[in-house]
Amino acid sequence: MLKDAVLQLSQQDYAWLWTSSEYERLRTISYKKLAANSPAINSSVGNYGSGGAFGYITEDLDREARASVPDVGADEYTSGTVNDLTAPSWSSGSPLAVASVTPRSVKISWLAASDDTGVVGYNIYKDGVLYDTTFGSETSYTTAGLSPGTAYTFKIEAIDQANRKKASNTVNVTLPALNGVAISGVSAHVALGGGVKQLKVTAQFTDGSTEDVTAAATFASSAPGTLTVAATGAVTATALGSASLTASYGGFTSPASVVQVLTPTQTIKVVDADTYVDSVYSTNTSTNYSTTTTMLIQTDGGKQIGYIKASMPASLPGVLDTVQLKLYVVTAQAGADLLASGLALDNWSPTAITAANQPARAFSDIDAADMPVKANSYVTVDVTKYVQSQADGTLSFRLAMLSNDNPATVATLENGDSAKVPTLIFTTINP
Ligand SMILES: [Ca+2]
Ligand SMILES: [Ca+2]
Ligand SMILES: [Ca+2]
Repeated sequence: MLKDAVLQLSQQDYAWLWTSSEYERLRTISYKKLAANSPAINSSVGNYGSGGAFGYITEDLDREARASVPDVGADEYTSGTVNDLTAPSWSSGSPLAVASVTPRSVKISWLAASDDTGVVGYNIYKDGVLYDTTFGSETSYTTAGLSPGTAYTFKIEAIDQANRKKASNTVNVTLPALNGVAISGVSAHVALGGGVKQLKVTAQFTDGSTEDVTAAATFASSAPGTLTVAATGAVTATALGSASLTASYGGFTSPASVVQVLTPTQTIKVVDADTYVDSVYSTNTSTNYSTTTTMLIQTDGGKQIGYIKASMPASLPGVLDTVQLKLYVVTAQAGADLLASGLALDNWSPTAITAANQPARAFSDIDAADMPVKANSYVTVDVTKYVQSQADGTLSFRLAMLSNDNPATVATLENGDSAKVPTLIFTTINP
């Protein structure tokens, strides 16, 4: 019983108790309401008033502020007398029922039990084994992490202050079973040399529910020399031809997805504008840097950030497979690690943007990828997902530094070498 467990705790254990998840449950136990002169409330009469090494405890069981270690030792409980004479009882012969079921969880609910001094809580039994205990007046409990297609039995016990118990009825439940898997995420036609595609595996259950099980699936390609599938489900086209892709999970294998690898066409577009902003020095926060020959990217948390804007090409020769942003890194300190993001909003002007007026970072921004960068070299980022989300035809990118204080500079449109200007590479195919 928890009351006894509390009484048996050592001084050191209180520190753990007060900071553990058990704290909230302990607070709800009716009999632990402390007397006004409790040593757990008034540190001047407490056994551990000095606090010692446990000075970080900031409140007692009654949620009153404390600067020292609370004492809820035996002296707190021996003065009061509780005459608990009878065990809890149920008003119904079947108080316990199954409230809801998913392939991996069961929610049970029950009618509250009665008791002469009050029900302290309920023990939850799964398959005859004590699984958990709830305290207070809760009348439902959800068990997660169960196995699809498996039968379970549940029972509860009402507990009173004297640790008397009364069991409920037992309920049996069988969870919905897995009955198939399907794959998605890779088109029937992909470009040779295009970006890596990600397979998604969806489990289907007998109750009609589905679940993304990509991380737990295994993958196969009928022609790995044409389409390679990594253990993560990442698909890379390595030769012209076709292959059948499948995924397996829980004893089921998906229907095959036949994917043909086609010859790509590349359309290269120089971006329309680029600049950066600088909030490292307050004197620079209102300065626009759109005509400098490099973008300075530095400091994690976004102090010097690059911005790029480009419109989509008016037309592309085929179906879009991949879009890459290609940059030339002029200088980079060791450890420099760029993060490119696609911005949801385009309402910023390359010739007016400054640290003071730059767009706020939005949850809808799409992080393309972070990439280690080296001086005097090109870096490309797959921005396909972002570009495909931009039906408005305008692309806005932000370049930030992931690693702190490892600056890098990236060539801009004004750098004087047409081979180094920021470009977008659109890879298309003609199925
Ligand atoms: Ca009782
Ligand atoms: Ca510029
Ligand atoms: Ca846009």
